[in-house]
Amino acid sequence: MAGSGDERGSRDRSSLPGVSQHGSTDRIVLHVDMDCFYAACECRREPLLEGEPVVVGMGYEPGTDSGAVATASYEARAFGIESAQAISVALSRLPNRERADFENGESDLDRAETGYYRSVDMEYYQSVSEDVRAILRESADRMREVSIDEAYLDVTERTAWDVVPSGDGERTLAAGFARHLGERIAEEVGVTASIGVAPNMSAAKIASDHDKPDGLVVIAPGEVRDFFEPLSIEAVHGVGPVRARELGEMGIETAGDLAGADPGELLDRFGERGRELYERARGNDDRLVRPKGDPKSLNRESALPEATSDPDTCRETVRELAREVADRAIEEGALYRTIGIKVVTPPFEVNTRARSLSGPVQDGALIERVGLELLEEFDGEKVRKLGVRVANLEFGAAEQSNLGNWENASGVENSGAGVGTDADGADSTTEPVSGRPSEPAPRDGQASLTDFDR
Ligand code: TTP
Ligand code: MG
Repeated sequence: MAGSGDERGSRDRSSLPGVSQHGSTDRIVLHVDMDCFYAACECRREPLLEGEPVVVGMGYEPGTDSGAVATASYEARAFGIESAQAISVALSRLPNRERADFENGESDLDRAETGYYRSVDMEYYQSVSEDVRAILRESADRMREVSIDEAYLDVTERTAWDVVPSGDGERTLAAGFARHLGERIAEEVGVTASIGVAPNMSAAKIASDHDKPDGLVVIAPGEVRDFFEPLSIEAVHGVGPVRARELGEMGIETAGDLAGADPGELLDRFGERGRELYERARGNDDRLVRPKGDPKSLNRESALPEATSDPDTCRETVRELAREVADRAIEEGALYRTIGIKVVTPPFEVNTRARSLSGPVQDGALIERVGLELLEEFDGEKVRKLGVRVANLEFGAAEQSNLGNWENASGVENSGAGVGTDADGADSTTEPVSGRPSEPAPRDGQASLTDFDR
């Protein structure tokens, strides 16, 4: 969606669907956490367990009292069963229904106060998790999988913070989107999730924890701090029991206390982490939702409606893809040292060409120019698919990218010159950008990209 339409449109977010009628450009982040996940998987496999107290034990042998509780259904939690508890303790609170002989009336236990015990079956839980992830992947532009039952989704481009009437009241479009996602998971996979919706990751995490199980909690932009205010300090993402105690000693009991604390004091006591927690409690968290580990490259591809050798179509496609890749790099805070293209010619021959820069840059005009130059080699050839890619990425140094105004550069003069001015460690083995549109890159002279997605 981004990058389509007019030249400057891709950064003009007011025309995108992620923008509310109030002009909010806040991101929309979902945190999805499955409810009592292992126990829910057991219920899915054995519908007889649905609605019953179910305990899943790690290192548990059926019929014994060995092992520890991995998780328990909410019905079992009502008996005081919790994760990491010894199975022997769990059994004393909730006897094993399958060990008591209710059929022959020989048990003096109350059947309603007994439960089912199962051992961990990771392979099965992984397969259920994979079914859930497939739905999540379809529903988000970007996703970070945190654990077998937990993920963050960036859905800014899929929905909006707009408020719409709903029943007697009103809700945001984002809330409807999240509700639909939860329903899909329940219907298609047969397990339930709690979903938090917020303008950033840590707020979304707090929201999903807030109303478990089968919860949907929305914290709209501008409401984050009020929502946090009364919450216990441990609700703040990143505060565990130890830090909660230390903060308690400083008189900080709630997230509101933390938000109102002296940041200097937090910095002195806990270092950078202290400042980070302070910012989170204030609702500030600009971490992007991205897959674990930094991406190795960023690319965009587009299949042409039909194979063509028309140079205008190919060049326009490369320009558009270059703009999309450039925007993505800005979003990710990524600098790049390599710019490449992929050209698929019929029937399915995949050609990749790339050029190395003398230093890391963040420069959309340069992506476009290099992309078009690399494309020249394929003049006259039929093309069915095109891709543009940047690689050799560096993160967290976007401020270094201010290497002159390439948008206004007139070809040769700026090519290579200035690139890498601030870049320490610029790789001397890489070639400078030629920047000469009239001089196509030799077919065998460039690094071939092997990790372009097909
Ligand atoms: P959680 O999401 O922490 O717990 P949960 O999904 O069982 O329950 P909730 O509804 O509160 O989200 O962990 C996911 C799974 O990880 C859980 O089903 C079992 C496993 N797990 C352990 O094996 N040991 C543990 O101590 C915890 C906390 C979880
Ligand atoms: Mg869970």
